[in-house]
Amino acid sequence: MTSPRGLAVLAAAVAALALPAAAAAKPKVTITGDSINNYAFSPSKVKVSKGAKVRWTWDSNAPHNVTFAKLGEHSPTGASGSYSLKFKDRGTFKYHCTIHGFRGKVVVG
Ligand SMILES: [Cu+2]
Repeated sequence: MTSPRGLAVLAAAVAALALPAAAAAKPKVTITGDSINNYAFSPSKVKVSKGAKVRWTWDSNAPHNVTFAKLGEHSPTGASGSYSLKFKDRGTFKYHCTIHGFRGKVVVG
């Protein structure tokens, strides 16, 4: 009963719905810089939907970590590493590297 034209409209609608979800599904943060003066999380602020997982990766010349002090969550400390955290609640979650003090935040909407 479904016409080819109906299928095309349906496919376009599904594609339109899928794109924003795919873009926001796996936000990635890296650590940039080469000295205590310019180490940084990049991007320093990410916005995600409730339930999303954020992934940090880094390969640096000094040890770093990703520490959510208030959540009691943190990555291992190392010159290279990766870390993922899933955000189940809405809110603004600040984190930092305990070695160097640079900061970032995850906003869960
Ligand atoms: Cu650091």
